[in-house]
Amino acid sequence: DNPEKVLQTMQPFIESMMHYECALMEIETKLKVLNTEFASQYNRNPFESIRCRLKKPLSIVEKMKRKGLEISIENIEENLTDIAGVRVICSFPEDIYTVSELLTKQDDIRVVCVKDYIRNPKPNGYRSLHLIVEIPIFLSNEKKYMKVEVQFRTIAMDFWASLDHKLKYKKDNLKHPEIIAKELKKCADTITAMDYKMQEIRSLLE
Ligand code: 0O2
Repeated sequence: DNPEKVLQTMQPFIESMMHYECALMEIETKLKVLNTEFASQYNRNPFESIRCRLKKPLSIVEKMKRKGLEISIENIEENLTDIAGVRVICSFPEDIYTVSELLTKQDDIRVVCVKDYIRNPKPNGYRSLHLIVEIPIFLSNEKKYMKVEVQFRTIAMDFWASLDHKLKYKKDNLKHPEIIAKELKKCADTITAMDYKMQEIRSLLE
């Protein structure tokens, strides 16, 4: 338990987290560039806000255990795709596809996986477009591809997901979680209808 030795064994993990942080910066900049260009060319913003987050070390360890994987940097980088997460909140559903296509067609980005929970919502009503991409970061002596999960949602989908997230955590302490889940599913349907109605109105205004 020599503190220096402990730090030394933690060093590769700290370094890997730093690489994920750099990857987040790269993605965030790419998205902000698109937003700035859109704002100047078309006088509108394709997205409302971006939120970036790094998964907490404890959640990383818990997820590795859940997956039954041995904990090593190589295993973590290979198997966990959501250590670096970016949430892009758009006003309208069609902007989600515009921005995600503009991002994924950039020639330094590799698309690993696409899960379209907008065209194929989850049974509980969850809707979002999830991309797993790899983006290169340029370090002093290497070019390294890092995985980033990018979730695209409308403001309404995000509003819904944050309440649904609470339900996930509080489920065990609720008397009738199934009633709440049913109500939430109804809200998801209302929100979907509203998202597309608002989009229709926007196209009439343009
Ligand atoms: P948190 O707390 O947001 O980080 P994976 O679990 O990532 O290996 P999975 O489940 O196939 O594989 O990934 P998926 O379906 O792409 O979902 C990953 C993330 O999407 C979740 O991360 C949530 O952020 C979000 N998500 C997916 N389904 C739901 C849902 O039904 N409701 C809400 N509110 N969010 C959802 P985490 O790690 O589960 O949670």
